[in-house]
Amino acid sequence: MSRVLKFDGAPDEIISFNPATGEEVGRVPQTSEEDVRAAIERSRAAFAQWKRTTFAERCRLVMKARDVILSELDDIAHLISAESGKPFGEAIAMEIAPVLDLMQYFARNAHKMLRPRKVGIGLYALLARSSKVVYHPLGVVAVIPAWNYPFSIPLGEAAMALLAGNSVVIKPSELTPLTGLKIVEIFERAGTPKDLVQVVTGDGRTGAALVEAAPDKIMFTGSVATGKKIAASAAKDLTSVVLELGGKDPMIVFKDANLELAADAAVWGAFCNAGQSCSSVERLYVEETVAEKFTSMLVGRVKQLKQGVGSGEDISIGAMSSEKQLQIVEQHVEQFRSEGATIAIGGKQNKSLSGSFYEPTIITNVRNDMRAMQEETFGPTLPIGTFKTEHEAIELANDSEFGLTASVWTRDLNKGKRVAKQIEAGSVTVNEVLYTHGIGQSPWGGFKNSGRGRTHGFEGLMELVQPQHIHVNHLAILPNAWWLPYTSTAVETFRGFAKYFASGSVLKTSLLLPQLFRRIRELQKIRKDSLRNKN
Ligand code: TXE
Repeated sequence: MSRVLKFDGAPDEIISFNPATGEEVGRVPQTSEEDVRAAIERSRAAFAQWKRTTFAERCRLVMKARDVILSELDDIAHLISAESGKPFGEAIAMEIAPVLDLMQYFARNAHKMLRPRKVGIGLYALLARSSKVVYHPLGVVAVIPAWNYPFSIPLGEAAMALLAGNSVVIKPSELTPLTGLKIVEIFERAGTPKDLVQVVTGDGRTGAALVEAAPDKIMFTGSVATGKKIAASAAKDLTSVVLELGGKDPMIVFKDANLELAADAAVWGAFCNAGQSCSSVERLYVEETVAEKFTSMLVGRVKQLKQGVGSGEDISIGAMSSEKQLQIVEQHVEQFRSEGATIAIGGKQNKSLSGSFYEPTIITNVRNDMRAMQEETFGPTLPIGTFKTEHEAIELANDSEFGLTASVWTRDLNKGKRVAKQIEAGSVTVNEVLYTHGIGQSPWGGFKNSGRGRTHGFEGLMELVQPQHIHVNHLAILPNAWWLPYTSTAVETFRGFAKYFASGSVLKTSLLLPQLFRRIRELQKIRKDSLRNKN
């Protein structure tokens, strides 16, 4: 049986199915627009209290939520696996462990990262001024994730938002709503104040209603098409958005790489989570002279992978998350076939299993002008192209509308870093692949159509606050030379600003001092005269 999104005759209910077995996992309501607006209102009220809390209180809550997760580790992993189709072990390794790390890191460090920061203001400091930046929370943060990492992505974003002092409303994917509910339950068990973390379940209509309800920030993970719709709708209220929109991530393997390790990495990078990671290896380019050898290494490794229902601990490749996703993969593989590529292994649905399973597939003889080399496949396929030179490898990697991650393999680390810098992608790894989303300490996000803004790291935390510049004149006894009224003395002073002050040089600026004093004396005289005339 395959997974279908059913409304069960009632338009207000969503049934979540296990895509590996077709069994029902549970049901949730399709939240109405009115209820979404009410959730935002409640969230604003919760924010008004939460923004006053100390970092210590916020940290306690997030660390408590971690304890709750650890106390239910296997149950949560089984739920993630049942709703998404991914192997149980992968749910722990790629969702729960990284988000626990992210939570402890930000719980321990957010207060340092958000500490008021003194800003160097150059020569203005000589005028007895000082500046600092303080960070304020934004308000209500709406999190709209996809189904591929239904636990770690929304939970990580929610934890960071809370630590920054915001309230959170999550709209989980309609394919994985129970995992979304679980996140809220975890926070409730950790003692979250009422309405601080809420969930609104439903499909894209609920997501659209959430955007329309004008939260203060939208953190979205999903397709480019939906990302554009959200950005357009959010623009009406000037709501700022962070968009994580997937990729067509290349892996470049030079002939001097540790080929055995690179082959292991490519197989994991392309096939974990059944290839449904935004940073999955979607294109592999190997140096021509080792292409044949490397391909046979990959094929040999794929033969060892066991595919099946994700609850089995020996299962390496689970089901696709939905029938729709399986169909996209089928179309892409057919496109490859019809455009002259060769299927080295796989290339079809795994019909020995009853759910949405697609065999891990390796494709050779591919070219970048093939359609499936340009569009995101989001499935267990690994197309392999070849290159002759470093320059060609970079050109091939950059020939894409996407730019989320890329991976470069070589024993020459200088070459690796040189190539990495020339690749248009938000994260480039040298002799590593895919896993950097798991490093919550580092920024995550894409170039080009892979998105806007960042999650994770300092940059991600900055998305969840508004900086406020506080500027103080410590010696407010003289008028500023640039104040009104303007006169020819003023204009001469402004010329001096342009020539000397704006040079940033103390020495040059000292040449301006006589003119500056002339102008200030002029302003003082104008003020005095006007007072005298009044009297
Ligand atoms: O995504 P959607 P889908 C890619 C992948 C996949 C394709 C489509 O290539 O094949 O996107 O996946 C909510 N306003 N990625 O259809 O539609 C929706 O309910 C507000 C890459 O699942 O973008 C869900 O919660 N929200 C990606 C979320 O948006 C709306 C991960 C994602 O759904 C909405 C997943 C609307 N108008 C898919 N319409 C990645 N970045 O890794 C839908 N939603």
